Amino acid sequence: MSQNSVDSLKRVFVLFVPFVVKSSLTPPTSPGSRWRNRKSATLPYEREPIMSFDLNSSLVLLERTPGVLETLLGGLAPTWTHQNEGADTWSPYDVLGHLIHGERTDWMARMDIILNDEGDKRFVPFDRFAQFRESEGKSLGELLREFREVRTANVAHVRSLNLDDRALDKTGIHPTFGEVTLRQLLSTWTVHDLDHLVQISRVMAKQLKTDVGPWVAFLRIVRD
Ligand code: NI
Repeated sequence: MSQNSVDSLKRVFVLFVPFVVKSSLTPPTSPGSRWRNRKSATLPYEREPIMSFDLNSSLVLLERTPGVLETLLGGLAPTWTHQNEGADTWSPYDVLGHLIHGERTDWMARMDIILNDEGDKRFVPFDRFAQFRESEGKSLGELLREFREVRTANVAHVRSLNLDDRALDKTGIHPTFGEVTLRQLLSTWTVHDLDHLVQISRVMAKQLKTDVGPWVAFLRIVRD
């Protein structure tokens, strides 16, 4: 290597490395996220939660889910969409029906109960099997359209309420957990989507569980 190349390498190192180190110490900013005081620069691999609940950040995610499901499932053969993981488990089609039922009967109804200071604060228990009745005879495409409609309306409704911290601290009574806050309910609404997206991916992945052969050792998704 000539002295010139060595010099230019040194220059790159001197100019660039401090920048890289500085960027790795600076958390990425996204609207609405609140960063806690940090003790170390371990952001990319950190395992503890780094964001506290922010309504708009949740709504931004919640309104994407219909599009995610349309892209993932729309037009796919039933071999992907109607297979489950075995007896008493759900297919992606069943999960979609469950998400629709939640939009229609659960999240908004429970929010109304929490926000209504006069009425009974007890939630109505959620029917986890309603989708088997309600989805009957409907195509996957119909369910995807229905989910988009009802989710879009619900997100718009929540936005229109301009919920402040006082409202988010209000409580209702869950049939199993007892007192829960609106903040917990709306966080759960968000995480519930992610939970079922993982489930849908897992059910689909398992369809090829034996076909991956020895690579099953690297594919935790089909072993869990
Ligand atoms: Ni669920």
